[in-house]
Amino acid sequence: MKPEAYINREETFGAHNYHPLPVVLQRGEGVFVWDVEGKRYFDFLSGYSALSQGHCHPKIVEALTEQAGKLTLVSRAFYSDALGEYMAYMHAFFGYDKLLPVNTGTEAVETALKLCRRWGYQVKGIQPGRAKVVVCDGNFHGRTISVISMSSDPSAYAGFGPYTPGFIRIPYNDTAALGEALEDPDVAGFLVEPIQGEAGVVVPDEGYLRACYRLCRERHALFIADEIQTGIGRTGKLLACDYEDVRPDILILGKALSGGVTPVSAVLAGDEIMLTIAPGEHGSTYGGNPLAAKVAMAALEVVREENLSENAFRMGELFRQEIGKIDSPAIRQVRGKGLLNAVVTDPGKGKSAWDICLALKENGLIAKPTHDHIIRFTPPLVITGEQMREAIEVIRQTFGCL
Ligand code: IF1
Repeated sequence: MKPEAYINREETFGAHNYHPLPVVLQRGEGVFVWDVEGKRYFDFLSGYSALSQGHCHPKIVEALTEQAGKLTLVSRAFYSDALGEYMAYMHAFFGYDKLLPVNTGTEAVETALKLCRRWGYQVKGIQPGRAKVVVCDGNFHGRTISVISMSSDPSAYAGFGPYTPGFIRIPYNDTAALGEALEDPDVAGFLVEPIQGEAGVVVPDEGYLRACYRLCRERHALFIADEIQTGIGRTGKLLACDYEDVRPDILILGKALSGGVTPVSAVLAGDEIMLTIAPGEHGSTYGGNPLAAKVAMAALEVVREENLSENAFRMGELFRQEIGKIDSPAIRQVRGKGLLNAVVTDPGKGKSAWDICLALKENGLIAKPTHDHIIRFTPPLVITGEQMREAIEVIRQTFGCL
């Protein structure tokens, strides 16, 4: 079939909740993907930063296939040998007392919100039903009703009301605004992305996270980090919070936790927070399944064994340095940390970010705009120096022809 036939079939029988770039992919390996006509592309989206270990990493695929033939799901009605092993592994890897395993990122964010509210009532002493959580303008934490109730982006929340109450929204990168919001004794926690991904890779000032953490400590509120996109090596450290030695009270992980192989997400916290939820008060069918447990341990082993955080740091420096040299009126700014980067284009100078992505695709590199003038560049963290230089050349050539 021609690519158009695949696209038309999806348009005919599928919901129109996405507007994909017109490329039909069939195979992936490392930093590369191939379309149905055999054309190779650099994958500079990486499944929205889920494929940090690269496509079909052999170690992760082996963990998946080996467990798939043994035991894939028992639900949490029973124990499994793999789940306890995974929980102990996560304790050793991240240093938190306990793990609550779930499946998607937004589900982990919802779980973190429930834990925060419970802690607010049982530990901080907030009156029942009055707990509030502070969030930031420009946030993206997922697509469920309560999570879009925190959003400032109409494209995420418009037309889905009524909304869940109990959220205070403040400007991102503004510690004074947080200090003011935390004056409210009903605030149980502050939920923040260490770098805002969907907002267009917005990096806050140096010291912002540390200052926010300190304010939360002073005002007896929880510092909750959504590291679903920034975590697990993406920004050049294991966690983006590591840049400021901040240890979130609740840590939320997803995406690369399973290397893009199957949905796995996690909420990590200390006993004082985690044990506010008693047996039977929260759960999910697939949360903590043996397949996810084995895949997640393999995915994290790859990050450690292949020094992917350090590689992301070095390759990100190279990317921003070289893209910053491109003399193109279409490029207004390149920004990011590690391999979470974006190019802010100048919409007034010729092509839209969408058209630039179409041109990049023609030249063998796939990426996608976030909002109308920002292009996110997030390749797998396994990218080598040679591959990065080749990809930068594609980007340079593409912008040079605009
Ligand atoms: C889409 C990008 C958006 C996330 C953070 C929670 C979630 C995400 C920081 C929810 C998910 C994905 C979702 C996808 C686009 C993509 C994305 F920044 F990664 F590119 F939207 F911001 N917290 N991000 O980034 O995790 O439930 O999706 O597993 O919804 O269009 P999820």
